[in-house]
Amino acid sequence: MKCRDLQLYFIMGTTNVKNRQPLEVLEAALQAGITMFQFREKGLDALSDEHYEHFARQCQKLCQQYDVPFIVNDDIELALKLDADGIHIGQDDLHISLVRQKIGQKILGVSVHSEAELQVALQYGADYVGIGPIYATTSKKDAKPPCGTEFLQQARKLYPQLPIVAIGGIDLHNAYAVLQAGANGVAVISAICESMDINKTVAIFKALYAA
Ligand code: TZP
Ligand code: MG
Repeated sequence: MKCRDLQLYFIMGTTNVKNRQPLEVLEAALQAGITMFQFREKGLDALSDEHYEHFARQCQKLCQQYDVPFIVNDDIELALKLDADGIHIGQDDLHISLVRQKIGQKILGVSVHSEAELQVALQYGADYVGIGPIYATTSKKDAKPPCGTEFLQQARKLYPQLPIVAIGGIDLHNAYAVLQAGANGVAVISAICESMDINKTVAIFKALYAA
């Protein structure tokens, strides 16, 4: 995995998309140039069983067509079954040391909220860390309170080379500040799922890296 893969990391499940087909949204985002995708199927109306797996496979197939890494949120068994490119875990999931054992060389992303969590993630070979929620978000039910960019800045200072993606309430207006604070990229749900013009939204995000 390269730091560049984190530039525009799109996260989506069926419950994040309203009045549209989720696969259409994903394909529009891929076409427009997202650099990484996370399959995150959560919430009361989330798909389950064979519908869940089928949808995951469809998302993976699209990502493969566009040569974009396909990362699975939380579900290690699914990631292994589908031979996904990687897995993203939080602090409430299986311990990172076990996850690393199970997935071998696949990409491993970990959400961290403190220096202690960051150190554990690095100790067990996280390929990247996610830091957030930076700003308020409505896309994650159990999200912690927004933490702003302070910890992000601290993490960057401690580990100048660490691939870091910032998450939570990031949109076209605040993304630049997040990159300035030290993130290699931004992970977004609603900024793309709720965009009226995905092509344009993605182009504006990506233009932040052109300068
Ligand atoms: N983890 C921390 S915040 C968040 C996740 C999955 C949700 C991000 O969604 P949005 O819509 O980009 O704020
Ligand atoms: Mg999780």
